[in-house]
Amino acid sequence: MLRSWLSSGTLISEFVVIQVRIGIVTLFPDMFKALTDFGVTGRAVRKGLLTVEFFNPRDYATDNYQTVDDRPFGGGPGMLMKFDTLKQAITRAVDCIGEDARVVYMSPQGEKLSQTAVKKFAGMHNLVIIAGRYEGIDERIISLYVDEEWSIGDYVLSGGELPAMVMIDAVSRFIPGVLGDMQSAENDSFTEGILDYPQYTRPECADGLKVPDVLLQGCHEDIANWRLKEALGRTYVRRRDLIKNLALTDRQEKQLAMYIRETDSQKK
Ligand code: 58G
Repeated sequence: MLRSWLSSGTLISEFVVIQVRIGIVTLFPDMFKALTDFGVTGRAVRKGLLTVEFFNPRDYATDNYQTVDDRPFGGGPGMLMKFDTLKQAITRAVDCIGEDARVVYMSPQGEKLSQTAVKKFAGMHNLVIIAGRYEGIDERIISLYVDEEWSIGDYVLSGGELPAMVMIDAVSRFIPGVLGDMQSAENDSFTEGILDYPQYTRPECADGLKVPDVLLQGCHEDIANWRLKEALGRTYVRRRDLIKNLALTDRQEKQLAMYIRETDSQKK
């Protein structure tokens, strides 16, 4: 995003518009209204920054019953997505979204999604995401057509649609223009590898609990130090695994040490 001042003094913005195009292979495209019609992601779609196109295996069914499921070889309970209708939907999606599109399958067997991984996906401007149903998909679809298998966490859901929406929501926050000018996913504490600091809004006193004084006094340096101390402190208490993977700056070390000293003295 570039900005320049005209001699008249008018601030104009020359946006380098980045468009992210996502093809979604799903039996339930209407579920994605939750993503495309509401909030920050809805606005991104309306502004044309994010485009989502649907590819429904049902549209490639040829029999009278419009079959999109099939039985697993070897037996056992449950069904799999039917090979051919899924294959047709994926290949049509890649045709439309671009041959350079990364094809992603959401599954509990995938690599765990992280803010670092999300940021990498935001850098690829063409994605095809497969949202599976039933008990999953034929392994040969994965070896032949899928580039990456990703998971949103260690639990099983009845469909890949919610995981696909989670992925797209997280990715869209990194598209320039999706968040407000002052806001950005780059500024999110999680992008820096730590948890957020506590936040407060009106009233100053709610149910007998006061907003911390430092936030009311208006000294920006004190506020910044307090927020850093609280963010590092709760990361240390709740997610020591995150702290261990960070190289803390001198300022961060100092604020974390102060948090630990203060909480130790409160224990006494
Ligand atoms: C067992 C059952 C394995 C992603 C169903 C695979 C997708 C969780 C996640 C499936 C998902 C996740 C069919 C339904 C994948 C297929 C899909 N569940 N943790 N379920 O990201």
